[in-house]
Formats: sequence, C-alpha cells, structure tokens
Amino acid sequence: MRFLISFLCVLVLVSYAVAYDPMDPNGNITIKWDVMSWTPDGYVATVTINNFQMFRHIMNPGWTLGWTWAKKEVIWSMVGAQTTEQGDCSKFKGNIPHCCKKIPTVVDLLPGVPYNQQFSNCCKGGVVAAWGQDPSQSVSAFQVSVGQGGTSNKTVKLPKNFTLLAPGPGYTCGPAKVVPSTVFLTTDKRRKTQALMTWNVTCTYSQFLARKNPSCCVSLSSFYNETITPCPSCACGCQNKKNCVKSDSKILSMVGVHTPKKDNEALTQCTHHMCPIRVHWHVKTNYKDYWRVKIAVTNFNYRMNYTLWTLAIQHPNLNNVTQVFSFNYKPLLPYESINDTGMFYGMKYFNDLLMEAGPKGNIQSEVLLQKDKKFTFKQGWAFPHKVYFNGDECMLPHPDTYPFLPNSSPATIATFKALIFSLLLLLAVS
Ligand SMILES: *[C@@H]1O[C@H](CO)[C@@H](O)[C@H](O)[C@H]1NC(C)=O
Ligand SMILES: *[C@@H]1O[C@H](CO)[C@@H](O)[C@H](O)[C@H]1NC(C)=O
Ligand SMILES: *[C@@H]1O[C@H](CO)[C@@H](O)[C@H](O)[C@H]1NC(C)=O
Ligand SMILES: *[C@@H]1O[C@H](CO)[C@@H](O)[C@H](O)[C@H]1NC(C)=O
Ligand SMILES: *[C@@H]1O[C@H](CO)[C@@H](O)[C@H](O)[C@H]1NC(C)=O
Ligand SMILES: *[C@@H]1O[C@H](CO)[C@@H](O)[C@H](O)[C@H]1NC(C)=O
Ligand SMILES: *[C@@H]1O[C@H](CO)[C@@H](O)[C@H](O)[C@H]1NC(C)=O
Ligand SMILES: CC(=O)N[C@H]1CO[C@H](CO)[C@@H](O)[C@@H]1O
Repeated sequence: MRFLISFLCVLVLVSYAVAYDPMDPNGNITIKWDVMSWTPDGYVATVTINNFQMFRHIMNPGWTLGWTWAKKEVIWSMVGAQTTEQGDCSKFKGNIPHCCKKIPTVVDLLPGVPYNQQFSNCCKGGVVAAWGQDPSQSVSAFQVSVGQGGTSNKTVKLPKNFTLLAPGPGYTCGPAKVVPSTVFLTTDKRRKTQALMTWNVTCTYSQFLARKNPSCCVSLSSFYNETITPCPSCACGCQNKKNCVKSDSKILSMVGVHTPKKDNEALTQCTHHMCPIRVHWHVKTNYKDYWRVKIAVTNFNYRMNYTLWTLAIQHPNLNNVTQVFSFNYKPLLPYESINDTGMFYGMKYFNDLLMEAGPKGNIQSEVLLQKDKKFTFKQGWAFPHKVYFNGDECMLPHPDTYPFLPNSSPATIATFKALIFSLLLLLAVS
C-alpha cells in the first residue's frame, strides 16, 4: 500500500511538472515565426499563434505576448497587432521605430480596425478559440518588421524568453527552435512558396501554476436517491469570502459593478463553495438500454459573461453517447482505446454565451447514453470522474457523499477514489 501511495505521488508530481494533461495530451499553444523577407537591417516576419488545445481557449481580454530581443533589435512596424509601449527611441532620427524596448509587450488589435491595418487572422482582440471547438478560429497572426537584427539565416538571433503574459501564469513557453521552413500554398493553390526561415515556440498550460484554488465545482443528484450532493465547501477557496456579494445585494444595481477587470478577477455570489462556476450532473432517467443525464452549468460570477465556454468530462460511458440535446458534443481522444472523455460546448447564437450571475446565468442540456457493458447505478458509477470548465479542472465532492442506490454501499471504487482525493488534498495543502 505504501508503495502504491508513493507511486501515485510520483505519478501526480511528474504529470504536473511537465504540464501533461491526460484529457488533452497534445494540447499546446505554438508561436511560429516565418521570416518572409530579409531587409537591409533585419527582416519581416509573420508571427502565428496557434491554439492546439482541444478545450482551452483564450478568452477576453485576449492574449498578451512578450519576448526578449537577443541583441539590439527594434520593431520598425507591425501589422495586425501593436506593442503596448514604444519605449526609448531617442537614438533614432527620421524614421522612428514602432517599439525600441528590449522586452516588447504585444497585443492583438480590436475588431473593426481599418482594412489597411489588418492582417489575416488578426484583430480579434486576442480571443482565440479552442482547437476542438473551432479550428478555423483557433489562430491569431500579425506581421512584424524587425530592424537592427540579423539579415540572413546565419546572422539572425532568435528572440528569447517568450511569455504569454495573458492569459497569464498558467502558461510556460519553451525556447524558440529553428524548424523546417513553412510551405505556403498560393490562394489559387497552383504554386507553393516557402518561408526563408522558421522558428517555433511551444507553450503549455498547468492549472497549478495558474491559480491556487479551483475555479469551479461539481454537484450531483439522481432519480434513485433524493440526496443532492452539493459542491464541497470552500471548493474554490474561502479567502475571498468577505468580498463576495449576496444575490439580493443593492451593490448589484450600481453602475460599473459588472464591468470585467483586466485580470478577469471574479465578483462571486456568496455561496458555501465560493466558486464562480458550478456544474451539476443529474442522473435523470433509466431506460432498458439507455440512460439519461442532465447537465447544468451555473455562473456565480457577476463580472463575467463566458463566451465560447467549454465543458470537458470524463466518464466511462461517454464512449456510447447517443444523443446530446442543445449542446454540441465532440469525443476527445476518439481514436484511443480508452474512449471515455468528451467535450460539450454551446451552439452558436443559442447558448455559446453563459451570461453573468443572475436569472440568465445558466445553461443546460441532456445527454442520452447507450448503456455500456459495465453500466451500473451502484457505487457512484453514473457520476463523472473528471469535469473541466474552460480548461480548468473542477472540484468534485468526496465519493463517500455521492447519492447512493438504496441498499448499496460505497465499496472498493469509492475507497480508492477517496485515497486519490486525500492525496490531492495533501498536495494542495503542502
Ligand atoms: C503541440 O501540439 C501539436 C498539435 O497537437 C503537436 O503536433 C506538437 O507535437 C505539440 N508540440 C509539442 C512540443 O508538444
Ligand atoms: C511549428 O508550429 C506549427 C504551427 O504553428 C506546426 O504546424 C509545426 O508542426 C511546428 N513545427 C515543429 C517542428 O514542431
Ligand atoms: C522574461 O520575460 C518576462 C516578461 O516579459 C520578464 O518579466 C523577465 O524579466 C524576462 N526575463 C529575462 C531573463 O529576460
Ligand atoms: C540558410 O540558407 C541557406 C541558403 O541560403 C541554406 O542552404 C541553409 O540550409 C539555411 N540554414 C538554415 C539553418 O536554415
Ligand atoms: C453580459 O452581456 C449582457 C448582454 O449583452 C450585458 O448587458 C452585460 O453587461 C454583460 N456582462 C458582463 C459582465 O460583461
Ligand atoms: C469513441 O466514442 C465516439 C462516440 O462518443 C465514437 O464516435 C467513436 O467511434 C469511438 N471510438 C472508438 C475507438 O471506440
Ligand atoms: C442516499 O445517498 C446518501 C449518501 O449520499 C445515503 O446516505 C442515503 O442512505 C441514500 N438514501 C437511500 C434511500 O439509500
Ligand atoms: C451507440 C454506441 O456507440 N454503442 C456502442 C456502445 O459500446 C459498445 C461496446 O462497449 C459498442 O459495441 C456499441 O456499438
């Protein structure tokens, strides 16, 4: 037993260290620089940000990218993005660069900029969809003209220390690496061109770097037991409890209270769990060959409309999803032998926006599943193993508190889950 515990500990630690997410093993954000031309004092590059994460998008207020120049490079101009500060360009006469900072900070332009300032895939306010939700919108790009840089693939020095300042500390970027030059197809698809040089940077996400507490929790209920298992108390940390707002508070009608903060800090309704988001899983109906689950997501954050929300769930019966009502559904890892995870997301213009806390701050759906060979209502089998909202894992209740089928007791599975749960708790506390 002791061996098992230490093995699990090691496994857990290792997987956090490399930010490996078993629900999305290939998920990352890539930043690709394609040098399109060399100039007398540098180069012009197309910078493309690809979000390859299946269910984690970059939400409002969008990405902010920083890097450190290797030498004395400056940015002469940018198309489709801008630096937030110009810095000290006092050494220049005549043409003044767009930015002279050693560590430039770049943001996307907002929608609606004049056509001549646009670049393909630019100007979305830095919002980038999740790959699994909308691959065509999971990319963002801009053009940068670099001066005082190398002027050939022998003399150019790759920028260093790439940082996704927003969405923030959850992302860690590796070093830039020269990769085979990107090949482009002309619009009529009859000719191929090629970048003069290409380098890639890969950034990965770790929830444990992003925040101390979960940002969502799960509650459970079933038709076979009237107990509703609530979210764990203080699931999202109770240190902000003094700043929470009661649902009948007069503050809520004050102007500006609902305006999102730059760092997206939540203004949470006072609840025992203190989570901005709660996911409820209700086992609703039992048929001969099928069973039905109702899923509801409630927003307790007065300061956020969640656009393009995603819900990723692991449950052994998701290999047999027959019908999903009023959400979109896509299996994750559909080609692996353990086909037990899937993502739900809203239907465009119908429920892809989860409104701020209040009467409209909820969305729901029902899922019809064909019974798996292992199907049972015993031992909490009908409840999900993992739930992620917008790419962050939600806290589940303790398995001992799940609604039980009358006359069945939580046996081995529950105790095993309890073991893992206490391990996680131990890690969270330490
Ligand atoms: C980043 O994600 C892409 C797409 O899933 C994958 O092909 C690539 O290997 C990943 N890169 C790294 C360094 O993991
Ligand atoms: C570099 O990034 C692009 C996506 O921007 C990806 O398609 C390509 O496979 C990456 N190259 C390597 C060698 O990882
Ligand atoms: C790396 O980038 C971050 C953010 O832009 C900055 O705070 C830090 O000083 C940089 N580190 C180095 C070694 O340049
Ligand atoms: C640099 O460019 C030359 C041709 O101009 C090419 O032969 C060489 O492979 C390139 N080197 C790198 C590292 O891309
Ligand atoms: C959410 O959207 C509604 C309607 O578009 C708007 O009135 C409200 O101010 C928005 N709330 C936030 C927090 O952005
Ligand atoms: C995984 O499940 C989905 C339905 O949820 C199904 O379409 C797909 O064929 C399954 N893949 C495998 C390998 O079983
Ligand atoms: C319902 O589940 C709870 C555990 O959450 C259990 O204590 C209770 O006995 C169950 N009710 C019935 C009627 O079995
Ligand atoms: C509807 C559906 O996907 N049914 C599948 C459920 O799972 C069994 C194997 O466990 C498959 O044989 C069914 O085709």
